[in-house]
Amino acid sequence: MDVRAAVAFEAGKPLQIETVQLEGPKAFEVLVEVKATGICHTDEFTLSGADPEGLFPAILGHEGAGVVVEVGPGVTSVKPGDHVIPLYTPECRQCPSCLSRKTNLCTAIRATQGKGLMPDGTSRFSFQGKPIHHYMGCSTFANFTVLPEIAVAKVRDDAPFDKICYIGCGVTTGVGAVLNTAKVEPGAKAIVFGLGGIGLNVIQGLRLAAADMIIGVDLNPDRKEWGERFGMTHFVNAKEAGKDLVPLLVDMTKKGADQIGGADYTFDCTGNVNVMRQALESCHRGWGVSVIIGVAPAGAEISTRPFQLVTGRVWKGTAFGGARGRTDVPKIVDWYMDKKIEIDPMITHILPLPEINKGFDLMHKGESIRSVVVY
Ligand code: NAD
Ligand code: 022
Ligand code: ZN
Repeated sequence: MDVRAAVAFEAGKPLQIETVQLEGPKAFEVLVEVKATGICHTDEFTLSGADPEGLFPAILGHEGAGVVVEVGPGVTSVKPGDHVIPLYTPECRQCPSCLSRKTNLCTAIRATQGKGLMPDGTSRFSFQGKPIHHYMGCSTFANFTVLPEIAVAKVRDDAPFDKICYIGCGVTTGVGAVLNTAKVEPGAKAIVFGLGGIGLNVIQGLRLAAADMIIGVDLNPDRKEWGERFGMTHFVNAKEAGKDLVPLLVDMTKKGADQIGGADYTFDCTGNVNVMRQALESCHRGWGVSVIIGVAPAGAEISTRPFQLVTGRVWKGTAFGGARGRTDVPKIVDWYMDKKIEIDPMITHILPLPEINKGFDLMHKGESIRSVVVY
């Protein structure tokens, strides 16, 4: 069938709107009409050419929501008409990783997904007879896409697509990092570095977990108001604090008889390795946990003195907020519909597909929290 897509033909070039061909779903695959998609940093990272694993031409996009229109042979968990969110971290419930209960990083289709292909080793998209790569197993920058059955979460059908698409990446990553990865307890003190589309969701996750002190750190003073909107209790301007940032944060978290200071939990939502170090070192001695969420540039390395870890701080990382997509994503949609979490104010821009490149510009300039393309 003919579908409308924003195609990444070459690294460093804007996306091109084209009519491309999409083959129907094969066994254990589903055809989804994408209704809305967010624009996220990884799309930009790949499009820019900075991603060493980036493949071209490709249909990018991994933060979508839509409706199942057709299912291939063997599909039992969804049917036409079901509302779904595509999952760049699938959940097969059968591979050693899923069965371990220790990780959300399902390995069932990992090899082919990384090569921009469906699990049978081929692509469903083509343009002028030549295949186009899938992206992160999702390719939501097209008004229809084909996905493996294990890479869709069935969600309730009264939730608005232009909001819940954000649950396909940013919301789940931020909220999940707090609840699944850090397992923050009520009364905790936390620091969030980077108050963008991920950090703000960490903040609302901390509010949900009933953290007491939620310190936000950013270089951009405009982000203070944004943080406060979702439950941040204190703001530190990293530019103003300069070299004294870590001692300042440690001091802010001192209380009563405990004169050591440091947060119970810290989160890097910047992808900057220097910030990752600051996040670890502003954790409390003996038990502080620092979670890396930001994706650093290719080849980057983190460092700290081993003393930081010997004295009991823990360095962790998280992918997709540790969420098991088919199990957890429908619950997060329920939380949104029950107003336990907010999404609407974070979606600062809505664009039609032909203006998708504008969404990348807004992200560059730091003018958006999230731009969403509505088909
Ligand atoms: P964003 O650009 O919207 O936000 C980043 C924020 O960090 C900005 O407000 C910026 O001003 C601030 N910042 C930059 N440098 C800083 C510094 N030195 N100190 C303090 N603040 C600083 O980005 P986002 O959408 O929130 O994404 C954040 C990161 O999370 C990205 O690296 C993204 O790739 C990553 N991410 C990871 C996962 C995962 O599963 N691990 C999922 C989604 C996104
Ligand atoms: C999403 N991300 C950043 C912004 N939006 C993001 C990027 C990468 C990962 C998670 C979220 C990630 C962490 C660990 C892995 N990935 C490896 C998973 C594995 O090896 O099993 C990751 C994922 C998908 C892809 C690449 C890397 C891909 O499909 N190309 C989950
Ligand atoms: Zn993303």
